Amino acid sequence: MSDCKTNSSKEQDIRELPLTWMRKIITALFILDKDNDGIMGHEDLMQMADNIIKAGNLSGKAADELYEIYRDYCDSGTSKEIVASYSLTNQLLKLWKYKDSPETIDKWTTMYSRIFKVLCSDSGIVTFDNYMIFWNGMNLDKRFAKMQFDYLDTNSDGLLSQDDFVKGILDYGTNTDENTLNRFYGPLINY
Ligand SMILES: [Ca+2]
Ligand SMILES: [Ca+2]
Repeated sequence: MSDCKTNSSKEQDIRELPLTWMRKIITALFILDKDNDGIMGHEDLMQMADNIIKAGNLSGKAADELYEIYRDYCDSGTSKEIVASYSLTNQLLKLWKYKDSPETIDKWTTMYSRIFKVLCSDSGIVTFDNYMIFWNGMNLDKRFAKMQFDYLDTNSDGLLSQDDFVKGILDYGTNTDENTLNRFYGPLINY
């Protein structure tokens, strides 16, 4: 009665992942993969810190904080594991596996709260101009910046609160709704 099943599906097949969620994540990974080796790695994220600093002409404490934010993200736990992936598929599957874990949510919340504070110079409010520091730092298409800003601005007062910004990235990373309009990292790549 022995039924020898092959053990081929140890890792989940990416074709089983929700398409829009996968497109969102591939879009983000593509934007963040600055050296084009197919993976969002430690060096890429440090480059991102650098790009935001340049986009915002930041210096001193704000610049140091940005390097530290991205360094902290790479340094420990689930996010360290995600950054240390060996292929895009591997990175995608890790993000799928960890996206709802309290540790990941906590990491993303902390990371983007800190980025928000840099963008608003601790004023508590991000204007569209402040927001463009992030958008330009990511080198995203300027034509889509206002659309995403308005999407994040839940009370439509033309300003973003920390909550708006952080909820935006958490929704982007975890929401599997096929019709989501969240474009945190710009227009979705076709996949
Ligand atoms: Ca890379
Ligand atoms: Ca608002």
